[in-house]
Amino acid sequence: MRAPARLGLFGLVLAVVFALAAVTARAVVPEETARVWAQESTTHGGEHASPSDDGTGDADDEHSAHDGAAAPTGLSLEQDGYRLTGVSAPTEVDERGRLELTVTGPDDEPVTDFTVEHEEELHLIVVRSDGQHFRHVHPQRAADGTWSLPWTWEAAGTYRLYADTTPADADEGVTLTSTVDVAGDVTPTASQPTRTASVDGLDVSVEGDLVPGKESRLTLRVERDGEPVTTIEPYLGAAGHLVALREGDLAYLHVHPEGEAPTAAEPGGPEIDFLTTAPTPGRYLLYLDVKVDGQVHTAPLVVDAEGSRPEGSTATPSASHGDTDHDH
Ligand SMILES: [Cu+2]
Repeated sequence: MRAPARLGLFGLVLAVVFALAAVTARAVVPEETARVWAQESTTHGGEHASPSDDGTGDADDEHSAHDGAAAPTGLSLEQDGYRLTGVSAPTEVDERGRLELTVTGPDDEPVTDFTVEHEEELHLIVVRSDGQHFRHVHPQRAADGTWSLPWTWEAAGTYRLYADTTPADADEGVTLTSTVDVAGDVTPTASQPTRTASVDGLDVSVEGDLVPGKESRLTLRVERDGEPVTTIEPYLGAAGHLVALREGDLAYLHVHPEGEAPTAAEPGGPEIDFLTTAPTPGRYLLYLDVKVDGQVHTAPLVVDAEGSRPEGSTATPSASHGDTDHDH
């Protein structure tokens, strides 16, 4: 075949491929479905809607948003027009510095007015991408909207930051995320299902299952020396604070404490209930913050959502999945 003819044939083949692609795209994603998807992505609780819904299930979506079944967040540095900007931190292990960030609003100006949720304007979660080195801290906000706190990394790796906050003008809370790289050698740790964890002399266990797409209750139980701990103090306005991340993309789940918050006069324990929805089957990294004897302790646990776990392998205690830290 002479060159011009070959080129001509090549062009023809390309044209056919593009035409096929256009036809296929239309056939695979009917406009109606695309419209429903677009709507889902803008409504919380969208994971309950299916492409067969008519897309007008507003009442259902409203309900979902309130029963804790909201779609996972913490996957983007932007949500509802709010953005995480100006993230800076030390870049080396053991280097003393500050962790800084700013939340900017839809007008691109730093937000300086926030609603207090769980006793704080902004909850900052920092965790390495393998689920290790979890920290839950509360930075200080300067008048110009810059949040910061003293910071030192204990280990190298890529970290995810989550700013869980409610700008005063926002309809609801946002969870904005960013990555930060810390130079050095990394030895990642593979997670294992972990339903018990020992931290600072406390033994924490989790009962209950995560059910994909369905709200479920997790009961965390705190013991010490084989005795139930009944002196759990209020922390962030509740008996405990639970962070749940989906392994793989580290999506941030919304978790709601259930039941009365303890008071100084009436401490809680040994059990704390939480409601959450695992959006998909898979593995979830849980971190319970609980306050006992004036100290906040963090217990890391790992629970698989039904669908990825063989029967009978639920209670396999293993080494806890990592060092945790508390800078409260
Ligand atoms: Cu917090």
